[in-house]
Amino acid sequence: MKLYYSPGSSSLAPHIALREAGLAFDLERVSLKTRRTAGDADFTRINPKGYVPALQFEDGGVLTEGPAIMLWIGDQVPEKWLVPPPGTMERYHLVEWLNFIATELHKNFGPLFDPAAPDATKAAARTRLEKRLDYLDKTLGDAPFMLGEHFTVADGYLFTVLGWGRLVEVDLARWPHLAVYCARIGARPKVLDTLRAEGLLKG
Ligand SMILES: N[C@@H](CCC(=O)N[C@@H](CS)C(=O)NCC(=O)O)C(=O)O
Repeated sequence: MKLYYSPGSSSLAPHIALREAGLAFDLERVSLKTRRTAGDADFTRINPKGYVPALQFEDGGVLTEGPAIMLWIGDQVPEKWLVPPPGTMERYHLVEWLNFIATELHKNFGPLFDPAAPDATKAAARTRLEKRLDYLDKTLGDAPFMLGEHFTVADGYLFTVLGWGRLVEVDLARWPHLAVYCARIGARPKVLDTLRAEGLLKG
């Protein structure tokens, strides 16, 4: 299978999941400006929505939307508990967190990166984001991972999204639990491998 990605973007989260899962995969970079892949294919023919991530299988089938891709990856290696088993309450809590990250964090970063967004839109998004981060910092507290004692795909996604803060002056120093959490996830060997593979770390 092949993951289509753009370095440091939301595709970093399924990329972390693939490495934590220990699955074999290829990577192909996509230019979000030209929508061409590194192999000069038209990416909109792979994902007509035009955005990453997209996971393409051997039979040509394609799965899009980060949370769906992460659930699929986790389900390939149930013994690793990257995604809790079907029917458990923990699985619903995982989906609860994935949806929170996608709709309350990820999408509120959008206007902060958009040069065309009016200042008032940016300010409103920043206020919403900060409120969500206040909640998250309090709720997470000193827990090692979002679901408690186990690393799950939600941790790779939260790590990815929190990493955008430094690019748009959302300084994690204001949320001490989140700062410690990010350092913890960022020190995982598979996360470091992922960052290196995307050219985001030297060495
Ligand atoms: N709903 C999608 C959103 C993915 C997304 O926001 N991708 C961004 C990178 S973080 C992108 O490719 N943006 C380019 C575009 O939308 O044209 C998901 O959850 O996977």
